[in-house]
Amino acid sequence: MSVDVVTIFPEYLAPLRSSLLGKAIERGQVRVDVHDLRTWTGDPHRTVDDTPYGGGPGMVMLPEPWGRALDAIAPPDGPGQPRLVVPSPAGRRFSQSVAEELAGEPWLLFGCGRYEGIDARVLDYAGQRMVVDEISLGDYVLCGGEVAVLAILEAVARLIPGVLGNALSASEDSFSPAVDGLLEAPAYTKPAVWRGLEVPEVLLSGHHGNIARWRREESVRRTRARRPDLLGD
Ligand code: JEK
Repeated sequence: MSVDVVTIFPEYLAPLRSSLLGKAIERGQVRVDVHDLRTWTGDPHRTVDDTPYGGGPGMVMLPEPWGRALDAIAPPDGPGQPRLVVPSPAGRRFSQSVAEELAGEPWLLFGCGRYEGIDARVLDYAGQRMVVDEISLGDYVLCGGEVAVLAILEAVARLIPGVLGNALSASEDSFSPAVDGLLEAPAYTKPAVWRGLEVPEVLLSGHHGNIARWRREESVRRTRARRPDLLGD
């Protein structure tokens, strides 16, 4: 998979090079290029924003630097086009199924907005030749798209075959709680007693039937307490 990210804060994307995705990059499974939007400004101040038409608070990102960035990274007459992913509080909600969709793409181009967002014509322009996907992480307001790109790419990277050490782990997600219906039961490891706190005895029993039943009950209990929406109540 190829990934390009356009941002005015390239250093913010440094974590992409560590951890899971970093190893995938080292192994050549993923290519990631982070581009500074200011590369494509045309004035000495390298301006990327201006006041909104129609009034209102804050600033809006100018279309011209974005147009030049898109044309440079994905030439209009190029052999293929990326899917353009633009984090936005007004996007469709990100989820595991969206991550699965994105993981199947050969080329993703992320556009990180700042201020109040990007001039809407940039997405119309891009939509003339690429699939454009406005995505929201959730119903809260971030200061820009960078954190969303980190979250989206981490969710996507672990779905790429060969990126996770254990090839089964990601596919097991679809049969597992938190993704498909219920929250997961709590997990424990050694020691069996830690600072006076005990691991639930059933987990030490070796009785797989009882363990499975206990985990299901804990899942339902947690889901009812924390995410009743998942139970449909
Ligand atoms: C991309 C700029 C900041 C701040 C105005 C007025 C109510 C806000 C944009 N889940 C997510 N939350 N926020 C983002 C996100 C935020 C961004 C950008 C993504 C680019 N900002 C900003 C205020 C406003 N709005 C009406 C909502 C707009 C995001 C994701 N993904």
